[in-house]
Amino acid sequence: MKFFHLSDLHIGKQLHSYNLSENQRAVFAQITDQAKEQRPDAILICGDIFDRFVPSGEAYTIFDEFLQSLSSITPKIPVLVIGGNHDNAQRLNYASSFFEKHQIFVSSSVPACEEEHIKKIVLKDEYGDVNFYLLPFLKPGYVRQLFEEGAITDYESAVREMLNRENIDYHARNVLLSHQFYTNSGQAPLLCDSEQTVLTVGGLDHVDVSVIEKFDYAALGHIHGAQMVKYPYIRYCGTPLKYSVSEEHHKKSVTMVTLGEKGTEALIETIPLKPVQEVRRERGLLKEIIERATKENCHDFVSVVLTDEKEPYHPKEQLEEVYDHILELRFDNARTRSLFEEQNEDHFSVQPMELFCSFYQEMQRRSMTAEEEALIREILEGLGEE
Ligand SMILES: [Mn+2]
Repeated sequence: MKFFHLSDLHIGKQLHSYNLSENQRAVFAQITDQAKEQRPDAILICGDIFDRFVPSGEAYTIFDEFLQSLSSITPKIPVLVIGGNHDNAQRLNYASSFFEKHQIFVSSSVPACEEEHIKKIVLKDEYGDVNFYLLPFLKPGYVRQLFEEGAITDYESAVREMLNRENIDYHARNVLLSHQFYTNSGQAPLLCDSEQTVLTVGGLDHVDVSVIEKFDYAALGHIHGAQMVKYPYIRYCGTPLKYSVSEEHHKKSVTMVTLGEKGTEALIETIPLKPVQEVRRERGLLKEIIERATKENCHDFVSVVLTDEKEPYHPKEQLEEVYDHILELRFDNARTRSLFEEQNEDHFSVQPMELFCSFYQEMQRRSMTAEEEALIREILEGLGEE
């Protein structure tokens, strides 16, 4: 049994203010080509299909095109999809019973009542059945009502109890699809910048890997860097594209797993994916950075840190003459360092509204309209009351 393991497509994601649709389409085309060549028996997509709860029309179109191209391969390759924390369960569930007729199996929300169970898809090979359990992202509150009072205290007990109620036969071959934050005895996987603040606060969302170690393979999503957790067969495959500058050195790939007979070690290979543009950092003097531009790298997404002590005139404009996708431009010199120290001193005196305005400016490259400002003000006031 051979399958592709993918996750965290984050369709519709922007990199700073840049649209990544071209890049996303390009890697999905590569995945489809690889599927034609490698002929996996299944393709697993382990959560965070979309980047937002309310995906854009374009994001839906891109996902639709991807599924279309996968399902045009004959003989058909089943596609198994679970929801992640970025996905809206109802939206992801759209047309899912229709999709099943085309061998696309979507599980977007966890069982909500006694009669419901984790979606299980059974595929066969020369050694018999392989059971795929499609467990979408869950929070303790999503499943508490299924158990006795006090049984679900945290993420770990929630995942453990959800698996326990399936009476999984561990003498058979079982594969889990899951989108949670798995740790090895409290040791967290390697994170990138964007994840650090979201995932590790208090460690409340941690689930120890022991909960899932009896599976023959655990196909995980949630973490952007490909890595195993304690065992090679418990693995995050990572995002297909670099979604933040801190992923600069990641090597993005499709994980290809070959599962043999029960009790034998799964063979794990990676197939590299190539983006249209690289994401990388440039640091140094303006002159040097401009000189480093080549025909090959000038279209990359670059995050620039200038170290010039004498700040050059219109540095952005000068850089833009050679680089056409500048994500951000910062200075690191004596002036900014002392400014940073000053700001750090009165860090807590910055008002949330002020902070949000500058964040908005940075992301959207424009200031908010009066209407938008009013909306944010309203939300912040609402939070204040709570
Ligand atoms: Mn996630």
